[in-house]
Amino acid sequence: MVELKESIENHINQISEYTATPGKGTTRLTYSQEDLKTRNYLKGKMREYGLQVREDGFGNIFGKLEGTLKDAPSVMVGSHFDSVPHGGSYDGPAGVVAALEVAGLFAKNNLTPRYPLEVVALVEEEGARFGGGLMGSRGMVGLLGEGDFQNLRDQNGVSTVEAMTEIGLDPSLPKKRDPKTMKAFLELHIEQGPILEEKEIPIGVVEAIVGLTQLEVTVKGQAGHAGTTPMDRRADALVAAASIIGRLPELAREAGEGTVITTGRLNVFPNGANVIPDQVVFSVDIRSGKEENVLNVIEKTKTLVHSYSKNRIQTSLEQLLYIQPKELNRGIRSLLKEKSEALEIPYCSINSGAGHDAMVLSDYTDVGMLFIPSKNGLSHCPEEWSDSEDIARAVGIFYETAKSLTEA
Ligand code: HGY
Ligand code: MN
Ligand code: MN
Ligand code: MN
Repeated sequence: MVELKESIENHINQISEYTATPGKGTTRLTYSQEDLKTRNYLKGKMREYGLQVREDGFGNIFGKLEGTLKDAPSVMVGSHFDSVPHGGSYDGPAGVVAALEVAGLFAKNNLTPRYPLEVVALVEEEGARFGGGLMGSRGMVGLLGEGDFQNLRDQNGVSTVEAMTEIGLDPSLPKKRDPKTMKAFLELHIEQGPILEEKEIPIGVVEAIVGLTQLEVTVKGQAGHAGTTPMDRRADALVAAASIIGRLPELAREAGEGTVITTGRLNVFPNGANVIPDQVVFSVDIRSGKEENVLNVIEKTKTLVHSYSKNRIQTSLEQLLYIQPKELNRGIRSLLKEKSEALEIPYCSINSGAGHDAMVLSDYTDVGMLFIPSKNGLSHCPEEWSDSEDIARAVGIFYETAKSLTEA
């Protein structure tokens, strides 16, 4: 176990070097130089562990250990390797590194499975560069059409295709993957909350994942001189946007049952200290374990936003992403619990307030997910930390689970 823990730590430490903001957390945007360095590292390790490596037309990376059955569906293990701006070292990479080490155990034990095993490293789960999120997994199952993919642009107007080409990726490679090629998908992820740490339990078996939506609101006003424009002749987009944002939390509180709402990104145009803002674009992220709460708060948000379209202010709203709450596969959940018990690893059931690639793939294959504790429940920040010992525990459970799934 020590050797495994050390290997995990080495992977995590090396990957955390690939950040655009050293010393200020992990910033690894999709198709950036940091993406490329991580990609090359992961592909190198996949080859070292005896896997056949390929990338798809989104830049998702697959490392395959062929099975004895020809053209059989794969048991996939993995997560994403992009990050939020100034995030942590474990959100995403913990799952990719765990998948690598599961393949490492197959290699170490000279195991050739019946069904193939695939290590999967997915792109743009966070949506930090192109918006929305879960892009690699949605694309893989055909939920993101070619046109929509090509129309995605980052905040500098760079398209996905241009950004891919810049780091040597080929957007013309096959994109959609036939669900018949997937037997199961296992994802290890950090909990990103306080529950496991408070309970002092190293493993959470994820039962369900909240439903979520990402909206983008645009508020248009009229630019003007901050000094010469009387207050009663202004159409100040930022004042209107700030008023809307200030009223959003109440919509989630009214819905109750753990419903949450967040504005995490806001851009002001032209963003000059002495210019009355003429346009503001901001995000609204809404989540709940109950779909009717998400739908209800979306409708109330739309009504609130539209009510500000008056007195030379115009508002509009676009839905970038919507995913229903997902219950994960019962059979795999039981298998994960059975393997944890066999390994005498304490576990509990847990639900996820964070979105994950697993929630996308769960409509196309059998999906299982494990959480490990997050120190102080922190994530999406430089303080994010999890114990490689816990990652090693999850590797052990996934190894036993993958052995069963690749034989059955
Ligand atoms: O936003 C989320 O829940 C995930 O970290 N992408
Ligand atoms: Mn994540
Ligand atoms: Mn995240
Ligand atoms: Mn996720």
